[in-house]
Amino acid sequence: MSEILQKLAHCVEYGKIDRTCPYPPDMKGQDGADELAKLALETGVTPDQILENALIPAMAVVGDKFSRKEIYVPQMLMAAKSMNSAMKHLKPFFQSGETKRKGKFIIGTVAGDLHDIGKNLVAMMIEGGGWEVIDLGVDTGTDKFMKAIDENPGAVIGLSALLTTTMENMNKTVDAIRTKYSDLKILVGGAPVTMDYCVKIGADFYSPDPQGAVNYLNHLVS
Ligand code: B1M
Repeated sequence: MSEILQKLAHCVEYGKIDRTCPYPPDMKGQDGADELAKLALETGVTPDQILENALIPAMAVVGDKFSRKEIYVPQMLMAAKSMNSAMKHLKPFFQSGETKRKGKFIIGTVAGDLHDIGKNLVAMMIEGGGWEVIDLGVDTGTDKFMKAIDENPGAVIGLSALLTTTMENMNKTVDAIRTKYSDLKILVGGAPVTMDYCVKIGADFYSPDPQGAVNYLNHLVS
């Protein structure tokens, strides 16, 4: 891995967004993921190499640390923001089709539920894992999910719920998706959701954390 990519991976892992970002304190004044991704492209590194050799492995390290409770939500958010600051330089290549992604992932917090911090982390980790993410936001009714699925055939679907009262809406949305598209993969998560509940409502996979979600998606295309 080139020196630039090593530095870029380090910035993402430790949440150094750009030169002006004072976090982490021991990297104050140094270039961040923003400048390094731009520099990498200018020196001829391809968007694929940036994704495969810097962003994806760095986010995998972050996800594993979070799963092992070695870092917490704030550190993970900084890492995800750094990853996003690098991704903004790669987006034009994805949009032009020059660089391929692993697939599409549609995610939303279910109807009646306004919690989005965990859902956003999952979305950012999956994007950092090389997937195109279509984020439908919070309070996402079944109709909105169905419209996005119709427009993005074959996408993997992710539903998040943080309230015991909105878990029933997760069930309703899964039912509607299953009725129309029996073969689509559905991933569920959120604090009150369990593997038992996932099985009960007929979803395909439950992950308690973002890295589990990334691993599941990667397993689908491996
Ligand atoms: Co709310 N809230 N809240 N709240 N809130 C909880 C969830 C609650 C447990 C607090 C409590 O009473 N102890 C409780 C739910 C009780 C229950 O249902 N059993 C609760 C309640 C009751 C409410 C209101 C009803 C309060 C009221 O108004 N009376 C209300 C409901 C509003 C609504 O949604 N309609 C409400 C409102 C809010 C705020 C708007 C103020 C705010 C949300 C802000 C936002 O999200 N933008 C809020 C917050 C912040 C919380 C707590 C404090 C924190 C949630 C959070 O962000 N956690 C929460 C208590 C708590 O958890 N300590 C609470 C951090 C986040 C990283 O974790 O979301 O679990 P989490 O996501 C994790 C995993 O679950 C997983 O990955 C993430 C990272 O590890 N994951 C997935 C999540 N989605 C996934 C999807 C996947 C895979 C993994 O695949 C698709």
